[in-house]
Amino acid sequence: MAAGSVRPHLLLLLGVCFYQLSQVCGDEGEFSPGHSASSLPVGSAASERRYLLYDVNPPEGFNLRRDVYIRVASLLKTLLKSSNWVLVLPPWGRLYHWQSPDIHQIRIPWAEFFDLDSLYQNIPVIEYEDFLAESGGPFIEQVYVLQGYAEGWKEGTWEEKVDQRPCIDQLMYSEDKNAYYRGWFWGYEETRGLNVTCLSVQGSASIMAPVLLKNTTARSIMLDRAENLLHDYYGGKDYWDTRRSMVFAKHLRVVGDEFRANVLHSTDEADRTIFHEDWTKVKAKPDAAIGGPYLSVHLRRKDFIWGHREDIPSLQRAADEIHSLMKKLQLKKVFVATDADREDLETLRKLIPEMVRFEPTWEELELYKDGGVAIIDQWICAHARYFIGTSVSTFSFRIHEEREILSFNPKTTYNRFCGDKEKNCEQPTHWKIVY
Ligand SMILES: Nc1nc2c(ncn2[C@@H]2O[C@H](COP(=O)(O)OP(=O)(O)O)[C@@H](O)[C@H]2O)c(=O)[nH]1
Ligand SMILES: [Mg+2]
Repeated sequence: MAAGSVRPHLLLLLGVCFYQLSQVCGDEGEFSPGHSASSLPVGSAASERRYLLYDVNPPEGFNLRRDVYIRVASLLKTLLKSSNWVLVLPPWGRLYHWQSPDIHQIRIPWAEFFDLDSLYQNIPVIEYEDFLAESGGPFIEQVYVLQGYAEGWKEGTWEEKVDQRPCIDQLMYSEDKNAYYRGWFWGYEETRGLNVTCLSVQGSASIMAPVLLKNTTARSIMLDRAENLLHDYYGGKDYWDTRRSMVFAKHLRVVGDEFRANVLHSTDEADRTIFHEDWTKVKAKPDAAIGGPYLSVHLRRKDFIWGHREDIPSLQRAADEIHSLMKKLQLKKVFVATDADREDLETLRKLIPEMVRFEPTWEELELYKDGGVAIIDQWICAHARYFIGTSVSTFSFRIHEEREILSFNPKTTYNRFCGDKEKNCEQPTHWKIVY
C-alpha cells in the first residue's frame, strides 16, 4: 500500500492537526496510537523519556550518514528544551560500499565505530539493542517517512514547512496480518511499526520539533529518510559540538596509531597532534600541528568515475600530482586511502611505487569490518603533514574536519585533485570550528 497505508482514524486526526511550523496544534488534535501498552495518556507523558529513531535512504554511504547524525542531533537538542528525549542510534549495516564477502555486516552497534561516552557528552544516545530492552518490545509507535513536496518549490519563495501528504514513492513498509508494519528496521526482523505516515518536509531538522512535541503522543518515533532534513545551521557551534563528539572508537584509533608509528614514523608527540580523550576540553590552535612525515591522499574511485565526472582525475594525473607534492614538501612517503578496484590498484602501484596502504588481514577485516577499515584510513590521512582528497567526497570532507580538530594549518588540509580537463578547479571550502 502506498498512500493508503495511513490508517483512516489517523488521517482524520492528522487532518485536524497537521500544520506548518509556525502553527500550534491544540490538545484536541492530539492522538494516541492506541496499540501499545506503553503509550501514556496525554499529559502524563512529560516526565517519561521519549525515543527518537531515524534512518537514511539505503544507497547513502557512511560519511553522508555521519552528516545526517549531526542534523538529527540538532533536532534532539531542540526537543530537549521541552521534554525528556533520547536518540536511538540506528544500527549500521547493508551499506552499498561494504562489499567484503563472508563477513557479517548488519546490526552493527555504533560502539564499533564511535566512542559512545564522547557522543553522550553532546546528547543522550542509546544503542538500538538498549532501546529494545528498555522500551519492552520491538515496537516503534510512529514511523514518519520524510519526503519532499511533489510539486517542488516555487522559485524565490523558500519557506520552511512540514505537511502530511500522500506518499510519493512506493512505501518501503507493508502491513502484516496483524496490521503491524514490517520494514527494513536495520535488519531487526522482529521490529514492527504501529503507524506509518508520510510527511513532506522542506527545511531544517528542528522543523520537526513541533510535530513530535504536539502532534503525537507516541513515545517512540522514527524519522525515516531523515536526509530530507537540512542542517539547522551548517558550520555553527551546534554543528561543531556534535561533530567533535563523534570521536572514533578507541580500538580503531589504536590500530591507526600503531600503523602510523611502525610504517610512517609518525607519533603524536613528534607530530604535535596530541589527542585528548575528552573532546569538550579541547580547543584547536590553528597551525599547531605538524603532522607525520608523509603525504596523505584520498583517491575516491568506483561510483565517482562511473559517471565520467570531469572533476575526478585519471590515475596518471593523480600520480603526477602526488609526485609533484612529495617533491615540493620533501616527503618520501605517501599514504593512499582509496576504494579503487584491484585493477586500478595494480596500476597505482606501478605509477606510485612508494605508495603505502593500510591493508588489513582477513582477521583484521572481520574484526573491524569495512566501516572500521575506512575509519582507520581516515585516521591515518588525518595525521599526515599534508592531505589531498577527492572533489565533493564526504569521505574527504570528514578528513578535513578531523584535521581541523587536530589543529592543522588549513593550507595543509583543504586540497583536492583536479580532473584532467577541469578548467576551474575550485578547492574545498575552509570551515572553521566554532566553540
Ligand atoms: N577503506 C576505504 N574505504 C573507502 C575509501 N573511499 C571510499 N570508501 C568506501 O566507500 C564509501 C564511500 O561512501 P561515503 O562514505 O558516502 O563517501 P562519498 O561517497 O565519497 O561521499 C565509504 O564509506 C567507504 O566504505 C577509502 O579511501 N578507504
Ligand atoms: Mg556516498
